[in-house]
Amino acid sequence: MTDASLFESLDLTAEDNAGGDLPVRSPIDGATIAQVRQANAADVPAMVARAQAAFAAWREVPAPRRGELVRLLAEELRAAKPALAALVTREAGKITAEGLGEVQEMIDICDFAVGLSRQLHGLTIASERPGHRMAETWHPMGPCAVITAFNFPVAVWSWNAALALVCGDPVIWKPSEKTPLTALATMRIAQRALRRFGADAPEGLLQLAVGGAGLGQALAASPAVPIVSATGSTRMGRALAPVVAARFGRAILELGGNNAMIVAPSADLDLAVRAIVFSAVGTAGQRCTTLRRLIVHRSVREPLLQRLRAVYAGLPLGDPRAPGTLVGPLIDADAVARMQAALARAQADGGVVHGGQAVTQGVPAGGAYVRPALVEMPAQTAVVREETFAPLLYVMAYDTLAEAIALHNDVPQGLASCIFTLDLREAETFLAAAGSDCGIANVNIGPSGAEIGGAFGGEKETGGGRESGSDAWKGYMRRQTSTVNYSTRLPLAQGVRFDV
Ligand code: UN1
Repeated sequence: MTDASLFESLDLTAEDNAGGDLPVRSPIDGATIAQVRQANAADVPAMVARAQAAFAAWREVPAPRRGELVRLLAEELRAAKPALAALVTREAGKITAEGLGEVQEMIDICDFAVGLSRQLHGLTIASERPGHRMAETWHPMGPCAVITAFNFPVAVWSWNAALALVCGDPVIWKPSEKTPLTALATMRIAQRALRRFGADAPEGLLQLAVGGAGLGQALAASPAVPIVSATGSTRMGRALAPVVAARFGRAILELGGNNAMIVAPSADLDLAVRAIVFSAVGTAGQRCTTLRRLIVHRSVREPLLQRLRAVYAGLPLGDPRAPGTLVGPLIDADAVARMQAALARAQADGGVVHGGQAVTQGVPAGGAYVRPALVEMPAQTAVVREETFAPLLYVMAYDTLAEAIALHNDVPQGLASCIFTLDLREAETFLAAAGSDCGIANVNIGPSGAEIGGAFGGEKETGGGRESGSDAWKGYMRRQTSTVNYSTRLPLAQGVRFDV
């Protein structure tokens, strides 16, 4: 399919695709596929005012009715799935299966949110006073700014937007400057749902702000935006979080990961190899959940490495649209340069590098292709403790589980983790209080590819936020505790006497 017919099928107009000042380059071949118009910090007050006006109306629409809008959004996403997935592939470089998976993740969270729209439950609490009732109610919070990264250019918006919408909050979305076109297409899909939904949905409920870091900072600084949900690098979070905190806003942060797998002596190595390759090499190593560190028991290190080296040597790499490709391009040439710099540092630290070269033969010219790297490390040096957003897997050895867990937790990030073992004691130790310190801890499953039903996020430099499933919706609402006195007396709590 040509770019033009793909854009047309997603309602992207000539005006969207040309004439703007932000060039959109496909990582597949470096081609400029669009020139998108940008907003800037000066546009933020008007956008926020529109969102505030939308909030005044939307918070009064009953939550199950708000859920109906999200149900329609899921229907429109189902209809647009192949086209939107193809655009994700074109703009972000994901292989076809992963582009489709990303849109499916959007559909899944919408379905989840529809059910949730009838389950925004609060507690009732036993009052210590006679004739009194205590309860908590969850109320809409206000406009929610959603700042997303290039690597999940549409799904992360949907995790936030589907919840925010049923919770009664308008959304202002600032996508990555590297992937504004998929964001525009997603807004067109949402507009189809809004049109079908009708007049209950106020103008300004869902807005898009394409632009640079200044735009994100302006949203973070606005006191009329009570929630700022930001996904991206720890560097971005470090710049943004103090701005939100300074005005007592709520930040939901999902930042860097440096995810590890412990492979124990009893591990099913067939399973482990498949999980390692998917989670280290999938999405060309550009998931926040990507497997970056392998901590292997010394007794299985050699056989595992042998198998991995064989699989890595034959990985089908190239145009992500071609059937059979498993490794597409990195997002751009800078990402390749950062990977090469990390490999050089690892080598200087005594690492033995397998693969990792930039690839220009047998791949589309102009794209940023690399052979995934395995690096045998003698120790967890400084470079291993950093997140390098590329298919770069460090391999280290351990002797005791305690040593493996200590190594595992000795990084600044705390997103996703896993252990491969058939030993119940080891598995439970890894999941226990003194085990993995991550927000996600799996057994016999890799660290990436989470379902939407669980809360998603992690600790330490990952930022502590939770998005997606479980009770992450509470992050998008304000909790109100109410005590109602239906008696004729006024007893005070804690037995305080105050007679007037
Ligand atoms: C991300 O990389 O920012 O668990 C999100 C996963 C996906 C989401 C990744 N469901 O790998």
